[in-house]
Amino acid sequence: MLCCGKFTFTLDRPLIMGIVNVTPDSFSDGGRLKNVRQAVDHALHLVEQGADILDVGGESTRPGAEAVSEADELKRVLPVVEALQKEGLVISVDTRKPGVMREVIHAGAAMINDVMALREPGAVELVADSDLAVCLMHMKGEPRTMQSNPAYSDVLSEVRDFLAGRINACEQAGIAKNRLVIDPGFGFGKTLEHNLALLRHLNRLTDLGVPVLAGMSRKSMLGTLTGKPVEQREHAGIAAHLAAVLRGAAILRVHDVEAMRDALMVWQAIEGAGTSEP
Ligand code: YH5
Repeated sequence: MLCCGKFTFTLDRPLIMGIVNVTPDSFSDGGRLKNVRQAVDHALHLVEQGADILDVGGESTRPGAEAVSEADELKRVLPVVEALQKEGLVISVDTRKPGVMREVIHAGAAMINDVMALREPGAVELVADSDLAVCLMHMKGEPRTMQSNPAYSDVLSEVRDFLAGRINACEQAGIAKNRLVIDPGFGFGKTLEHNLALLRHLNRLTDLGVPVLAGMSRKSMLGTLTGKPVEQREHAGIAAHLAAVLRGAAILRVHDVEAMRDALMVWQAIEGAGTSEP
């Protein structure tokens, strides 16, 4: 069971978290209002396609991306959260800034998705004082430099120990375990081999007793494996996320919601959840 504000999920089937980016469109900048409207329209489309949760993000954490000020991130994200919240949707906000967390908690978000796993000063306390869920992600280093030669002696143990420590810190601060989600952070300070080892052994994280989120959608590991550019990685992403489900993933963070939903329908029919053998 996962408690996210006024919502709860039983987790008897994998959930789809649809990615909603609110970043200025680099071609024709039609202004902030247009970016907000596009993001809301896109989010509503993802819900029609079967998204259970919408992950709204206003800062790019792609390797090498520019930093965004708190004020700019709020101007992008807050109006989108407010609009979607009015529709009764489950909103997650992808942010590492406590100042952004405070405002979106107030605006009706259901989950904080933090690539820093609440390590910024004040972040744990803010979430503890709310009833939101939080996704704790592993990242080695920081976004600007994390992909320059990441090294581990044992990537599985290091990621597992880090996440166990963050679960502990959250519980100590008063965040109940049924509000926590963990994530190995595919692509965040990891080589292809690290990513594959984490995916292959994802069930070593599920035994920490909190739902595991997997997010590989369009990432460069899929590009390396297929030789395809970012806009042609949909099929590869479905394969990777289905492999994660087979190893116990509870939530899938994806751009391509419709394709993921079809794959899960087929998988669930085979698995026969809730039915006895004929
Ligand atoms: C994640 O894994 N990722 S933002 C590079 C790409 C494509 C996509 C083209 N936020 C995660 O999606 N939150 C991001 O290459 C996340 N888990 C969680 N919990 C990066 C992203 C992306 C990066």
